[in-house]
Order: sequence, then C-alpha cells, then structure tokens
Amino acid sequence: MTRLSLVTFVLTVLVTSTSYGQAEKRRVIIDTDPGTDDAMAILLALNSPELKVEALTVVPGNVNGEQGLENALKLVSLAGRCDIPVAGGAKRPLMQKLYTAQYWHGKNGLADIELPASKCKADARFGPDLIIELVHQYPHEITLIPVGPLTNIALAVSKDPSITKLVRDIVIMGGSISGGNVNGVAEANIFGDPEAARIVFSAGWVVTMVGSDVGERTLMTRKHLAELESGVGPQNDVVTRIARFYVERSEKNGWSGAAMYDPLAVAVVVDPTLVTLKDMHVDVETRGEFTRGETVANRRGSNERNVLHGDHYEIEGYDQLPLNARVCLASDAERFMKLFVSRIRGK
Ligand SMILES: [Ca+2]
Repeated sequence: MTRLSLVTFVLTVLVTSTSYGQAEKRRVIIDTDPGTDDAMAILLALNSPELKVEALTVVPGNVNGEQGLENALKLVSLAGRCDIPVAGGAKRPLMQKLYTAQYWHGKNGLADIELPASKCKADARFGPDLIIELVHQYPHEITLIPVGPLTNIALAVSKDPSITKLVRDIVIMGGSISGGNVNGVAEANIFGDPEAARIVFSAGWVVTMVGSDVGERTLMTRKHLAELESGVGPQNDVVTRIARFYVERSEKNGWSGAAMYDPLAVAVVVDPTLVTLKDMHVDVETRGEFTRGETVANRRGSNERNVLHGDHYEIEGYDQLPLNARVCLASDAERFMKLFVSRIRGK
C-alpha cells in the first residue's frame, strides 16, 4: 500500500466509522411523569451515546401534568439540552381520576430538591401530536420509551393507528406478571390508566414490557449510592440527592435498595442484553373487582377451545393468541447498576 493510499484508507475508515456510529444512534422519545426514577431515567438517556433523545412528552402520573412539565424542563436544562423538545400532554387519565405518588417522589416529584429554574421553554405542541409527527418524520427509526401511565401513547395510537407500524420499537416501564406494587396484582403505571394501557397493548405492535417485578429485583443500594456520592458535577449531584431520598424511602418501607424501574427501561434500549425477554400474549384487566390494572400474561400464547357437549365441555383444540408483548423476566442488576453509575458519575 502506498503512503497516499494508506492515508486514504485510514481516512475512509475514520469517516465510515463516524457516520456508522451516528447512523446507529437510536432515536427515542421518552414519555414521562417525572418522578424521581423518571429523572434518573432521563439523565441516563441524555448521557448515553447510543441514544438520540428526540423529545420528552409529559404525562400525569407521579405528579400532575403541570408539575411534570416543569420538572422535565428543569432536567433537560440541567443537562444543557434545550435543543430537545419538551411537550405537555394529557391533563388526566382517559376514564378515571389522577392518582399521584408524592409519597415516593416528594411533593414536587423530584425528592423536594429545588432544581435551578429552567433555561428551556416548553414546546407548544400537544405531546401525543408531537409523537405522531416525529414517528412520521423518522419512519421505522423511533423507539418510544413510555415510563408513566400510557395515556399519551393511547391518545397517539387512537388518533393515528399507522404509527404502530412506523415505530422501531416501544419499550414501556409498566405492568408485572408476578404481583403488583399498588396492590396484589397491579403496577402503578398501568393502574394509573388501565383503559389507556389496554389500548396500547392491543394496538397491533409488540410492546416490550419492563415490569415492576423486574424493577424490584434491580435495586440501587447504599453501595451504588456511595459511588455516586464520591462523584462531582451538576447532574451527578442532583441524581445523588434524588437517589438518597429514594433509597432512604425504600429502606423505610422494608426494601434493601431503590427499585430502578424507569432507568431499567431506558437501559434495555441502550443494551438489550441486560435483560431476559420472552414473547407472550398480555391483556390488561380493566373491570376486575380486585384486579383492575393487572397485566394478565398468557405464557403459552393460546387458550383452550372448550365446546359444550350436552352437559359438559370438551377441549376441541386451541385458539392462538397474538404475541403482543415481549416481557422482561429478569435483569443483570449489577451490570445495569455499573452502567447507570458510570454514565452519571462525574457529569
Ligand atoms: Ca415514571
């Protein structure tokens, strides 16, 4: 190889690898109700080179929509990312009253820490409309990461069902196939708007479901908190203070650490090998006396077809059910926490 061709070769490799790296960045929209673990999830996403955050859309949940929007703006401002559109969305769940969760998140949703006023301004567009617009702008490239109740996503797919075929993926934090965190069966995001969740799970796409059961086995403990506490930087400091509040509150409630619900959903998009997934059929219960908001998982993908024969039923085959969910069964908690701390520490 001559010197000139060697230089050309090296330049080609550099250019190719740079543009390849950019092309591989995953475009994501985070639909969020910030929220302590939402804040950690958003800052994880903003500090992950694998992701390009195209927008934050805000949904009522942990706090009301107004407070959530203020929190989201303060978080992008903290990260110096006023280029990211932040839009408000639904004002309330589709069919029920709003349940907020100040107990777990503090009165302002961010562990009662006063963040500096935001330098960023809210985008005037309605969150669900912004989702539709971006999915059409980047067909087959956007991954939706809803980490709150599914109200905004339900409104978006109801208004424009074509987005279910145009997104690259949808990875939610919500549901559980082994017990809830609000009651015996329901997880808070699904419980917060079961009708919306039902619309989203039956919309015709495959929902990757990172549930509370796995989040509760993916804990930030005192050890990880100490690693953050030894770091410096404005984002590091805010995450540390939020994490301290959340770890202490969790310990007070009998946990050995804080469940990393929302950050785990973001991490699954960054590195899917952090979790084990299994395709299933999932229905959302909206009517049960004890089970409203449960994500009911059919692990076999079929139901018995029972046909009445005189005074009894006989099984005459099986009715196949669409595999509409890729359910997270387990996580590599320690590897996840290493990733989380390494992305936040010193920022
Ligand atoms: Ca959330």
